[in-house]
Amino acid sequence: MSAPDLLMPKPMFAQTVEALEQVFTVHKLWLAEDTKAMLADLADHVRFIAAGGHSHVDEAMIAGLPKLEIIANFGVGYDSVDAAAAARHGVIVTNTPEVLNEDVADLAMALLLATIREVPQADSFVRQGRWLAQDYPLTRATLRGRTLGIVGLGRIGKAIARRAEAFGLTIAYCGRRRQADVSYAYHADMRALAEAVDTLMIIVPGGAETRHLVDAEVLKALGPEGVLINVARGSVVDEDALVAALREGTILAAGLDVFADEPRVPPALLALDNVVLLPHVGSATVHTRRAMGQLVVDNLVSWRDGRGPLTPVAETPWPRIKA
Ligand code: NAP
Ligand code: 8YV
Repeated sequence: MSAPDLLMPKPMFAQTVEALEQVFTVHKLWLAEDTKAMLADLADHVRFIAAGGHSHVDEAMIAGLPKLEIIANFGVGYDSVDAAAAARHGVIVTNTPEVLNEDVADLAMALLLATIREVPQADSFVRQGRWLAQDYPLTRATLRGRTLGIVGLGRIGKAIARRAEAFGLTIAYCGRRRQADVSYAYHADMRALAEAVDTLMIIVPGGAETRHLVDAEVLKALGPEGVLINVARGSVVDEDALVAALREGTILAAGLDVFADEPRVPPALLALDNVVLLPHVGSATVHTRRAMGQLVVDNLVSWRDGRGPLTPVAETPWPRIKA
């Protein structure tokens, strides 16, 4: 019997592709001369999709593949997969929770420290030979005495909180509900959290519900010593409002790992020296990408073998709950 057909819309981590090719016949959509023709050819038999972090799996694609059963997303955030549409079409979506918590939390702290202590700026100073003429100026900001507001105290948010506690930061958070297992100050409202803290760490899911959660009002509430770190999704922050706030001194500085239109970064942000910019590298270690890839493979193989998905997302629970 031939290996079952799997659609891969965009390139993925090479080791994951190799592992999938051991088990499935992998159809690489981005290599097709005519993507519509490839999708039409596969319509009658493709049951599996492996979606890299940059794949957009929308309702049109799901509806065009009537035999589709499961979409395994490479990443814990699955805002690029229309999970509500998948649910309507009876298709399971899985993601890669937990295995990336520690590396993403490390990167979040690295970005916070780099932003507060101007690490990239100081590195450039040395490379440009400017140290020969003068010492690097003292930084206006310090981590000492700061209160960190975590927006989204979930799996990664809690891993960040553990690190922040070790750095001596006071912690507060907001989310849709208060959490019973933590004693940090809770704010139901994003604006109230921004007023109560001087440092914001954004680590909520992307998508329509959190779009522009951080807007001009929130940045104003954060204040002139305020530091914003975003390791969630670019869509969560109003980038135009952020550029204005950084230019006008409404907040002090920002550290961004994610952007609204990746990999394009607005030129206005590139021109500012009070922002540290990273190319979406929160989980980007070989160790963690291997673990994420393995979970993608394990979900698909478990489904193929009739054992159900390992890590289904909330919109497509398993076993299916009857309405
Ligand atoms: P998680 O465990 O589901 O945690 C998400 C948290 O966000 C929860 O505490 C949830 O609390 C809160 N939340 C959800 N919707 C909200 C809303 N509308 N308003 C306010 N808070 C809301 O997810 P995770 O595993 O920690 O991952 C979080 C996100 O990080 C991912 O979805 C992804 O977008 C991003 N991420 C980025 C990178 C990177 O490379 N930069 C890597 C991994 C993940 P309530 O339910 O109480 O609201
Ligand atoms: C990855 C991520 O960059 O897991 C997520 O939600 O944002 C990151 O781990 C991405 O999913 C894979 O390219």
